Amino acid sequence: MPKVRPRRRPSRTLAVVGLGYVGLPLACLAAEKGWYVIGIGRDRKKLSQIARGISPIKDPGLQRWLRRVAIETTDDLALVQRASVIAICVPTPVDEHNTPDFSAVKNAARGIGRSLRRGQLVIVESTVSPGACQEIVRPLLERSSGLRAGRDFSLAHCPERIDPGSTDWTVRNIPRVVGGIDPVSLRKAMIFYRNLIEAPIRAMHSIQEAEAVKILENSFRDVNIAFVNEIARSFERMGIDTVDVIRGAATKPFAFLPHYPSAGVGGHCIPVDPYYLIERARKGGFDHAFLKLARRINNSMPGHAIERLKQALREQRLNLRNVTVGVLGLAYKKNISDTRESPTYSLLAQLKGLGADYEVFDPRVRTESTVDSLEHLLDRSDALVLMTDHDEFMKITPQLLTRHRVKAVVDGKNVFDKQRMTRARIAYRGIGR
Ligand code: SAJ
Repeated sequence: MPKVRPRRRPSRTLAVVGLGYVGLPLACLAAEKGWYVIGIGRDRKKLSQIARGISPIKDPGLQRWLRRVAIETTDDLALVQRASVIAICVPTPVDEHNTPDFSAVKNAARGIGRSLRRGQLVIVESTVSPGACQEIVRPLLERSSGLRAGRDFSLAHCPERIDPGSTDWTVRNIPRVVGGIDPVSLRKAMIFYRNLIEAPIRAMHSIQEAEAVKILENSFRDVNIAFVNEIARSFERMGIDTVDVIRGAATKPFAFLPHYPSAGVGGHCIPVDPYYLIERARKGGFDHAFLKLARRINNSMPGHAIERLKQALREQRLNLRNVTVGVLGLAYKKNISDTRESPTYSLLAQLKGLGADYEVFDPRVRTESTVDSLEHLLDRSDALVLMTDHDEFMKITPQLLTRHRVKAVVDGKNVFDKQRMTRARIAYRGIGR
């Protein structure tokens, strides 16, 4: 199929700053819809791959898309001057103290400002705390351009909602919300997204509200996961299967949304976004005790998985100092290769601190695996901790484990058959069951 090569027309030129999980899908969709797209990034190797139609992100959908559309790539932020719309899609992580790190957004805003022209629309897609566009991005754009937001250029926020690995929900069909610093910015951004996205676009009353939507929806998910993780630790002591109970509760057709306990919460969104709200609210004198408690609970789950491992080993008259632990999965969720904020890192650090020998294998993250196959990991392991429920691991059966003399299993995603494991005399512990 011939590549879609839109003609370069300033009125339909989009500059995407940041070509990762958020920026690259947006760039592809815009190119498909006839925009001339300038993709701006820092990693020249990745820029060259994209220019050649190769996706640096292991995502089959993205790879197919890039074969069909043409995107001009560059590491020169000055090229934003050619665009009518500029989308900031850079990472907004937290540092080792869980403090929001705006450095990528600040650098992008300064760099864009130096080449900003009158009449352009700047859209922030990166997840930021309520107030950040007005308090951080706008001043940097104005200072480095000498222009005034609202009068000379427009500024809006449309928080990204990418669900990595999902083929059902993509940048094309996920509904979005948009906020602007003024009615003109809002209107221009609404027109832009209505031209791209095949789903409802909701206009928020302010840019702060648009920022708050994303933080709220992901904090909602984090506290709900923390809730079932606390329930799981309580029900373990009562011999109640938490997963069965949640499935029972989910038969209620209204007012219940199931979440499931696990050995940890990872990803670039859920374990990160609440800290953006916690920090911004703290500056305003408000303490998000509940959000902080939920973060503490979820961050404690890798350690809880180790407690479950110790219990399983004791059942086999073993202990952490005389076994090799096989850890399955480095990616933060199944069937993707993304390891950002993966709870496996915390588990491995704690195992190391306890003097335990371990091997780790993830078929999608081979560069960080210590063995080259599941077979090799099983050969070397006396006990297993499953951290990521990749499809590749679903072939693990009690018979396979017995063959490899694996005596204990911690099922960090509650995906194995507990009864079958127990019947095979394998010490089994789930999370909450
Ligand atoms: N997790 C649990 N229990 C659950 C659900 C998730 O322990 O019931 C864990 C996962 O194992 C993972 C982490 O939480 O380690 C995050 O899981 P996730 O399914 O939320 O995956 P993400 O981080 O890719 O979340 C994305 C988010 N999208 C954006 O922020 C734009 C999130 O808002 C979506 O709700 C989520 O996809 C989704 O629904 O799939």
